[in-house]
Amino acid sequence: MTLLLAADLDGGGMTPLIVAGLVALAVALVVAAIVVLRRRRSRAPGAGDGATAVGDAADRVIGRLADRAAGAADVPAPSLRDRLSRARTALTGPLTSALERTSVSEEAWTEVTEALIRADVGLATSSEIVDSARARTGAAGDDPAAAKAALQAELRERLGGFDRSLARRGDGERPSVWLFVGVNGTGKTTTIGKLAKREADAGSRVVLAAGDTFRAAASDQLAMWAERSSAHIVRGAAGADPASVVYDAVESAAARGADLVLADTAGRFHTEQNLMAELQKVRRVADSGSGVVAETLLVLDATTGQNGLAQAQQFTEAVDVTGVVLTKLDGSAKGGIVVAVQAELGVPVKLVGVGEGIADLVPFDTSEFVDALFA
Ligand SMILES: Nc1nc2c(ncn2[C@@H]2O[C@H](COP(=O)(O)OP(=O)(O)O)[C@@H](O)[C@H]2O)c(=O)[nH]1
Ligand SMILES: [Mg+2]
Repeated sequence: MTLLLAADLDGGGMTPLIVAGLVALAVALVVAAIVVLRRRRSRAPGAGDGATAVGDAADRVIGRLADRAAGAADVPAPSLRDRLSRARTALTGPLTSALERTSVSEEAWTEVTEALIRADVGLATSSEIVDSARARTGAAGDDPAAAKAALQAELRERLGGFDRSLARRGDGERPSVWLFVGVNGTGKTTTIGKLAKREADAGSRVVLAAGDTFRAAASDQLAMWAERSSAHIVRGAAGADPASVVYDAVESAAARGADLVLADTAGRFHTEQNLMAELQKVRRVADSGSGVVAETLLVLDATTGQNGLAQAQQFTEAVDVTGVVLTKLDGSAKGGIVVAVQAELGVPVKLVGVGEGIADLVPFDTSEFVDALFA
């Protein structure tokens, strides 16, 4: 600025000097305005939804970067309630508005049924839930508080009563194998990565089996997760027989004294019979050597809603699924799919994926879930 002014003076005349002064004044004013605005924003109690959303998004990005950098050593698992915010809104709003009348009419119950159906609970199950809830309210049928309590009790009962623990063989001699199956892109590999970290942190010696030999990139993706959880990984050549890769991984685990093998498989459609037969072979072989299949986990993308259920049925029949991992419940999924999975498959949701980060996997908890739906 000084140089500029000097040059201007040399050139003679006052006009450039005035222009430069005005520019300096404008800059000073802009700086002052920014400072004032910032102060105001930081003082305002609710900085406004836009600002909060931007802040949250920034927090998430920073969280994810930190998570990646640090291998998420101390990232606490998020609570189911916190991470279900979007899955919840599909149900919570309509349910609350139907049940917040002075008296719960026939029409209000119809609205409850519709809200359940829209939230992916499924037609038959939604009607059953509402019928049972109404029967529960008995004489107090039109009291909103009683109706809400009956609905919550009904959901708790339907979701409850399942063993959601992940099984181990228990004799400590043969490694337990957890086999992951499902269609492409549902989150199998990511879930294995998250679980490897969780189980390793809890003291298990974990081996990953890169049983998705269909794409070369698949075992690279798993290798990245292995690094993050310090798990050993056994890979085969591209196109290798997945059953033999899983077999080798189990033998390697037994030789190293590892207690858990997490076996990845290539995604496949439930309608592809030869690929479903291949999966049955993987399961058989994983059980035939030094290990035992203790869990066969179907990984379902919650955002596929009712479509996911048809796949699930076929997988359940083909490979005797013992539990469901419902992923992407942090996205546009509707929470009702949890109820549908259990009602229609008779298989418990054991884990819920609520993000792409290493800590974004939470055990499913019925009470927490039902409370969250009505919060
Ligand atoms: N938002 C979200 N994304 C997920 C979740 N689980 C997996 N993903 C993403 O889904 C995509 C497919 O995951 P991947 O593990 O490769 O699926 P796979 O084909 O079944 O092995 C990846 O971009 C993952 O980051 C989850 O719980 N939430
Ligand atoms: Mg995969």
